[in-house]
Amino acid sequence: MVERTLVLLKSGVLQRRIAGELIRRFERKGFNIIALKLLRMDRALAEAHYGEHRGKDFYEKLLDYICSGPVIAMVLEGEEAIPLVRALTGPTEVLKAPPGTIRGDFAHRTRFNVVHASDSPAAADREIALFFTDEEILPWEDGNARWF
Ligand code: 3AN
Repeated sequence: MVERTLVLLKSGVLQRRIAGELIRRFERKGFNIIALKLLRMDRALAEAHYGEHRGKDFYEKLLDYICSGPVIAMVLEGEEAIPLVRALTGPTEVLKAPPGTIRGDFAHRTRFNVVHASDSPAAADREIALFFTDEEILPWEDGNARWF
């Protein structure tokens, strides 16, 4: 089933100059980028995005981190995009994230784990609407550019 998912390249990705490398991994897997923007998340957006973690010991630091610099937000579209993008990002805990996954290759602390990806269709719908208006989402077809 074709799905849409929200990906955030979190604070620090720009400073580390790895945004292109991370986007490349999603493109290489075959997903369509159908929305993309650079933004600085404010506290209200961060709380809306991470509301499920309110009250946890890492919550305030998580908000500080995600608001500490610009992030890249994207909507990716493709077959089974939600679980497949999560497979590319790797598990939340860095000790469990295998080499070859984004977190396995680029994150060494769970708190600063580089990337966010929606974990269910309901989360994807909710998160996409937090970051993008309908007009900012631009699905496209491959047409003649498909070489395989
Ligand atoms: P995921 O991002 O894999 O969906 P969540 O939703 O459980 O994981 O956690 C959201 C974010 O909260 C993580 N990406 C990470 O930045 C932070 N986080 C989660 N668990 C911990 C933890 N045990 N210690 C510190 N930060 C955490």
